[in-house]
Amino acid sequence: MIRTVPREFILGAATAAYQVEGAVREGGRLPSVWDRWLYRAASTFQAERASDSYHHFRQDIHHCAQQHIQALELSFSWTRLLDEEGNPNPAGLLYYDAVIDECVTSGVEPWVALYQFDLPAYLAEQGGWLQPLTTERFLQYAQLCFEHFGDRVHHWLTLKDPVTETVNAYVTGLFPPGEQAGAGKALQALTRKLVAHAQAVNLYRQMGGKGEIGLAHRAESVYPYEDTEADQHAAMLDDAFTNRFLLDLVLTGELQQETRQALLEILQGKPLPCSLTADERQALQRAAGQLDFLGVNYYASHFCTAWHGESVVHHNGSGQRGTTTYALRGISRRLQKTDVPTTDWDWSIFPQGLYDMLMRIHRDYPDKPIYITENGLGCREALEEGTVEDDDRIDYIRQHIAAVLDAMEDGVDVRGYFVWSLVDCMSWTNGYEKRYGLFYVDYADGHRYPKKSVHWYGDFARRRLMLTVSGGLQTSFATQNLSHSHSESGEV
Ligand code: BGP
Repeated sequence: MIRTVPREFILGAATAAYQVEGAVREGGRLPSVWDRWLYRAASTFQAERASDSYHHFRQDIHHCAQQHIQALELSFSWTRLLDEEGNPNPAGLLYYDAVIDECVTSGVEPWVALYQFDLPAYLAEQGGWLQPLTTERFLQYAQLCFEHFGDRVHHWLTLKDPVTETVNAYVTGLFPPGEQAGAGKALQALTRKLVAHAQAVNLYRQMGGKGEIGLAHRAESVYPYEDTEADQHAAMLDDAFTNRFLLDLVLTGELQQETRQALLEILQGKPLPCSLTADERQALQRAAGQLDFLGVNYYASHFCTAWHGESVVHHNGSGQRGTTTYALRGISRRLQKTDVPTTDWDWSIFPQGLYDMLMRIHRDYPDKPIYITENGLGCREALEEGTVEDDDRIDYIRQHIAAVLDAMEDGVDVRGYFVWSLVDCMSWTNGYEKRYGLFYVDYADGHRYPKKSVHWYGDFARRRLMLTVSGGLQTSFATQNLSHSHSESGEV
């Protein structure tokens, strides 16, 4: 079946500062919490060079323009732009001026996220997002960015993936500060981040910002593993913790009663650690009204069963299939479904979950335009004769875009899609073996090689049509195992 996307639907690609830039000591950049974290003994990789985009950005932007990729979603590195006292760093401003100007002159729309996990180390040392100082500094930083780049940047994301960041920081311990303190501390930190988000949205409006501003949430569907009451309840708890808490606050400005109940159950009767002042409550509500769009990052969905034992998290960071354990006491245990394909990193490949998530946001929340701000497939890959035949990635992208088009036909206002990622880059907990790029990066010299997927995606962006394996999402999913399949359809 041939599917078409409207002309005005944006087709872009995404990156994030710390994952691609490298040059961590250049241009007056101060360390972020991730520099400290990756330099501890246990870490097997660093971001010293990463994809070396700091020196290759012109080429990357030129590649976007060449391949009809209309928009580049990137994040700014906070510690390149402001010093510890809150003074702007001229070298950092010059660097991002060059990046943004290159986008503008190449006809590639820059989408800028203010924050994607790289908290300044000096703020992390003072308690990070749990302390009001971080919010104060974040607003100062947001103001600088809106003032300085606002004439050329018309799409802003305040935060990307705050739930992923917070749960990994305080529940699984996989992100700095590496704590396994539990849901309470995570909710506390997440509340502070969402207040900072809301204040930044309101600030942008107050400053007369004429562009669009939103937040990107990694919105992954959560299903009962089996159709039992216990599994349904576990999925409901998991969903309240990983989706509804954020969606309620960002899209309505307050927690719904059902969400509150579920969180109280997770906290086993302890009060919700999310106290807000009257001003903060008002800021959240005002921001919900003023938000221009919701960004949805989607990779995988989860199948849950009840779990009352101790929390056990075994992270598969090496691509050894089947080695993941993810069980959080009083919330859920996530299990693999044997009929759902997975990547080597145990991430389910389930485009239906994206469709379901989009429909659910549409059904449960006030309508806002949605952009798919990240979606992509992480694989081990080798360069052969100057390219990578990444048919699995093409299938993955194709099936997920088909899911988006299905949701649009069913009434959801989706306005764009960004592939994660433009170039291979550092993966926060997996290092460099897990590659996502449309371009292969040789990490030894920073050289970029176009993969087959970038030609496919570029052609799709130009012609605005693609062939899907079948018309219906469910059928196409059920009839093939994506992680082993190859595209037979020819390249449309
Ligand atoms: C998202 C992050 C991205 C990216 C992606 C893939 O949540 O926003 O920064 O890393 O996940 O995840 P990973 O690198 O863990 O495979």
